[in-house]
Amino acid sequence: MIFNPEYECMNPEARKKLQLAHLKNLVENLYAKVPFYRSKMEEMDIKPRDIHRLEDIASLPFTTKDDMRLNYPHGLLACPKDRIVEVHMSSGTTGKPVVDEYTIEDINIWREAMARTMAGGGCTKDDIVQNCYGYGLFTGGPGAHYGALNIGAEVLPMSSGNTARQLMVMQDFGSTMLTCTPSYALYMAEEAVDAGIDLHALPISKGCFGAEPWSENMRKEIEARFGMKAYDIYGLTEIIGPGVSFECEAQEGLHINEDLFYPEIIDPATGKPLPPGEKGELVFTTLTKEGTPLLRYRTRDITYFMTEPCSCGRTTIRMHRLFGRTDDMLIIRGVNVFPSQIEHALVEIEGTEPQYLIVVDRGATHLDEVELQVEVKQEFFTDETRGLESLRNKIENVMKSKLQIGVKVKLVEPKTIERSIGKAKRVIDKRSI
Ligand code: DLL
Repeated sequence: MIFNPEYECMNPEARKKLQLAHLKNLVENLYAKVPFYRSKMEEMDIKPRDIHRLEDIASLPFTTKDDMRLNYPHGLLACPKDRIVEVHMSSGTTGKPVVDEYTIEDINIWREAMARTMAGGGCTKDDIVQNCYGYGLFTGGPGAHYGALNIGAEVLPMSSGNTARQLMVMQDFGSTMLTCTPSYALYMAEEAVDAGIDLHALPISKGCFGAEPWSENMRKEIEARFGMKAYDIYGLTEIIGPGVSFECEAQEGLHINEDLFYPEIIDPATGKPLPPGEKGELVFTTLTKEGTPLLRYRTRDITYFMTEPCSCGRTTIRMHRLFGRTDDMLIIRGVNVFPSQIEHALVEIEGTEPQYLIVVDRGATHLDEVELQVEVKQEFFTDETRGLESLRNKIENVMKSKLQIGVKVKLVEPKTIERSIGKAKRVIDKRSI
């Protein structure tokens, strides 16, 4: 089902006109209301009246995750604070999260974007959506919730975790659609086998999965285990949350809601725009947002545009499913983690060397597990084991509070972690996804 044919199947020329009108408005608005953007544009000697064509966007400044962090918490607000009705966040590079502040109009945009997204995955008003994305500051839970409500489906707002209860509800309430991270879907499937539940005998028949990298193999696995169709959905907190792009039944790339979020692909080294088919960094401009609209936000996600017409009838441009990122951000159980965050935390813990190795694996459970190997200062190693034990606990607690994920700490002797003469290798990612 196409949720909004008027916009999703729009004549591309008409869509360009709409995008240009929105872009002009946005640039004027940011210039007038957000000092950060005004000074960036002044530095580059650009005025809102210089924007005549869509291509002129290439002359406007980029926004980065660092810019967001430096302007934490309200520096990028483009409307009076009392118009904000909801806030979401995700983790940033050194502790400060990136923030999205929504007006009620922004929530309506999100409802629209997520209704299109879930309809792309086959959701109708007759569906019972078991929503196991996390609720809270994370955008996954609320985003899927809003989308399902907008379609008129029934939502089970489960949030993530408590798998035995998830499976009980899935059986007793006859959930027909699942929304969660792909790794959690696989974990649930495995728990179902252990609990003797035959997922194929249940009404669950489709799901929208995203928030972390996954592959065609994982898709096949989820589809086979549940007996369902599994769709890829993409988004990021900075732009709105989930709802930026989504797969339709053709499953040939993700349709971008480009009347709402203007996409570009750039060469990450030069910042120059790249043509369709060429892989580069994905950049988004929020065309209609009011609370924290962003100009040319560098996502660090790598993909390319697909412009061939899609058999579903939507005319929106598509992006290939992601190939990876240009930075070292890891996504662990849906939480964004930078190795530098771990380093910053370690420096403050007495007894440790700033030598560490992060080993990420997806064990038999299909859930991400992290082992953090940390070198201990020589004098601590000669200490009694009780001292080492309490150091290990301390590091685990600090990591839990700073990173919001549990890591297993393994203390190792000084000079055992391999040194490098070039870029230090801090991460071993064994997950085969
Ligand atoms: O993960 C929003 C979301 C929630 C998307 C639910 C889909 C479903 P953040 O926590 O800000 O927001 O993380 C955004 O996650 O820049 C990508 O690197 C990665 N990511 C999101 N969706 C996908 C996907 C949400 N389908 C970051 N495939 C993004 C691969 C994804 N990576």
